[in-house]
Amino acid sequence: MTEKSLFIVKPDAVARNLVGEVISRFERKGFKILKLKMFTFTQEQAENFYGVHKDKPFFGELTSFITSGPVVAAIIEGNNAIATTRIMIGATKSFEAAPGSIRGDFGLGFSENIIHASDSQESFDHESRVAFE
Ligand code: FUP
Repeated sequence: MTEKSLFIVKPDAVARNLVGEVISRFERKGFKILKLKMFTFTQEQAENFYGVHKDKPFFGELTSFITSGPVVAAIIEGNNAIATTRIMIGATKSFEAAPGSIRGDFGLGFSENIIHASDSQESFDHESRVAFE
């Protein structure tokens, strides 16, 4: 089923010049890039984007990291986009993510974990509104 998803190349990956590598994986997989945007999250935007985590102990660390430098947001489209993108990015803890996944191939961090991707239709709707507002 054709659907849309959103991913964000996080500040650690932008700083390491991995933007092209990450986007290229989605293109090679067969997804169509519908929107691309480079920007730096404001504090308010970050708190809104990660609103589901606002009561978690790591919320401060999360928002300070995501606002620490430019990111690249993309909306992509293709078969089963939300679930397939989650498989492609790998486990949240990069140091445990399977080799072959984006986090598994490029990261060792936990909050610094290269990429964010929507995990449901609801999160896609919310996150794409915040990132492309
Ligand atoms: P994911 O959907 O894989 O990005 O993971 P989560 O939604 O569970 O977490 C959102 C972000 O918070 C992750 F990218 C990593 C970060 N995080 C921490 O820094 N510490 C934690 O204890 C849990 C998550």
